[in-house]
Amino acid sequence: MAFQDLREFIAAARAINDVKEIHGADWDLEIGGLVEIFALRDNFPLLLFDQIPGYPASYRVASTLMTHPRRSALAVGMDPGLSKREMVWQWKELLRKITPIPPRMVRDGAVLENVRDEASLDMEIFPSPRWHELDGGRYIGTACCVITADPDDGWVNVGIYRIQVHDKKTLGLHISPGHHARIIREKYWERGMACPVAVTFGQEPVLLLTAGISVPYGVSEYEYAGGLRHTPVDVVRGTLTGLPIPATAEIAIEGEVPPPGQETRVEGPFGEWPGYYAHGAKAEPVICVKALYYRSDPILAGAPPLKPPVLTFGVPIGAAAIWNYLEKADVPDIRGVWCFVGGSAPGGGAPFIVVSLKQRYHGHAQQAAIAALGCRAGNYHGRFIVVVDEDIDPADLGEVIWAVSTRCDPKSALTVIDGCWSTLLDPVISPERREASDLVNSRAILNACRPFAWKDQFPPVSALSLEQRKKIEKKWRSVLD
Ligand SMILES: Cc1cc2nc3c(=O)[nH]c(=O)nc-3n(C[C@H](O)[C@H](O)[C@H](O)COP(=O)(O)O)c2cc1C
Ligand SMILES: [Mn+2]
Repeated sequence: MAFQDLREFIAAARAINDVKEIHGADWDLEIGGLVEIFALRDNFPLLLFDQIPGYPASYRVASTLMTHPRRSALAVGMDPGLSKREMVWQWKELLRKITPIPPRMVRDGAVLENVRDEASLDMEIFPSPRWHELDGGRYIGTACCVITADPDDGWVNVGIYRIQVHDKKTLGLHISPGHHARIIREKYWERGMACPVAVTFGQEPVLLLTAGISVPYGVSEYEYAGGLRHTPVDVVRGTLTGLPIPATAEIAIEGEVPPPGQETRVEGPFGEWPGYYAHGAKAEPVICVKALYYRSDPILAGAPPLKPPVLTFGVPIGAAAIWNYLEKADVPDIRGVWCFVGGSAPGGGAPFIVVSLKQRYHGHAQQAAIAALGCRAGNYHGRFIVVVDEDIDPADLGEVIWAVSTRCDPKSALTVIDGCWSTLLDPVISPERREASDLVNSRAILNACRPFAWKDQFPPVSALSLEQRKKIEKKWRSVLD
C-alpha cells in the first residue's frame, strides 16, 4: 500500500482519473491562482503544472496533493467513500494505534541523481511560485520537510515550516514559537553554533502528513510515518550534516541556520491558513544552503495555505487528535469532532471546533468543551467550540447552525474563558498587543445541545424520519432516481 515517492502517489491518483496537467502557467501568481480556483470546486483533482515559462520543460510543480479528502484517503489507504465524519473517526484510530517504525538507512537513492556542491548550487533553478498576491516573495517550501536533530541526544525531527527563496544560496525559514525545530535550533545557537538542517521539497505523501501533525517532542516523525505506512521510510545520510534525507525525495538540500546575531533577512509577508497576512514581514533566520540534490525532471510539491474553508489534508486531522484526547480525558459517548477553519493538523490551530455527543449526565457537554480546549490540538489559536447532540453531524455546517439556532439560549449557553494561547497569525491581536507580544485571546464555549434537565420534553424534530424516508424512497424510486 505504501507509496515509495511522490511520483507513485501521483500515478495512483492518475489511475483513478484524479490528476489534471496544466501547461504554461507562470510561477508568478498564475499557479497559485489556479490552485485556489480549483480548490474551491467540489471535486477538484491533483494539479500538476508543467512547461512553466522560463524553466526547463518537465521541471514541474504539484499541488492540491491531499487537499481533497479522496486523496488524503488514498495516501493512507483509507476508503475514499467514507463520509467526512467517518474519515475523522478513522484518523482517530490510525493516530491512536500507530506503532512507530524507524527509518531504514540505504546507500543510494533517486534524490542523488543530480548533486551540486556549494560552488555550483542554485536554488533559483526551480519554478518556485509566488502563491498569493501580497506575498513578499517566492516560496519553494510549503509542502516541505525540514529535518533537524537534537544536539543533546540526536533525536531527529521532521516538520513543515515555510521556506522563502532569498537568493541562489539563501533561503528564509519561518518557524512558530513552540515548534520543535525552533527549540532544536536554539540549542545549537546557545552553544554558538549554526544549526545543521536538511530539507526536502517533494516527497512521499505520508511523510509530509506526519511532518505537519504534532508528534510529541522527542518522537521522530520518521518513525510515525513508518508506522502509518507499515514500512520504514528509506533515507540516505546527508554527507555534510549526517542527517537522514528521504532517499526518493524530488529535491533536497543540506545547509545550516546561523544564529540570528550572524544573519537574518526580512521574510514574508505570506498568506497564512487563517486567510490573512496577520504576521506581516519580519527579520527571520536563514538557511545557508551548502549542497543541493534533485531527481532528474524534479517535481516541486506545493501546499500553499489557502483562505478557509480549504483544508490542506482534506479532512481536519486536528479533529481526530482532539477526539483521541477526549477519550483519554474520560469524556464518554463522543460521536464526532470537526474543525471548520484550520484544524488541518493537530497543534496547528483550530478556531472553530464542533463536538457531537450523546448527553449522558448534567454538565457532560460542558466537560467535553473544557477537555477539548485543554489539549494542544484544541487549544492553540482557538476561538469557538460548539457542542451538539448526537443527531447533528459536526461536519455539516448547516446542521450545526440549525442546532445553535434552535437548541440553545445564548445567555445560558455561552461561557467565555480568557487568557488563552494565541499567536502572531491571529488577525484580532491589535497592533499594540502584537508589539508587546501580548498574544492571548479568549475562548467561547457554546453549548448547543438540548437542555439536559428536560431534553426528553424538548419538541420533536419535524423532519422526515429515517423509516419514513426509506418507505418513500422504496415506493417512489422511479421518481427519485
Ligand atoms: C502545509 C503546512 C504548512 C505549515 N507551515 C508552517 C510554517 O510555516 N511554520 C510553522 O511553524 N509551522 C507550520 N506548519 C505547522 C507545523 O508543520 C506543525 O505544527 C507541525 O506539527 C510542527 O512539527 P513540530 O511539532 O515537529 O515542530 C505547517 C503545517 C502544514 C500542514
Ligand atoms: Mn516534532
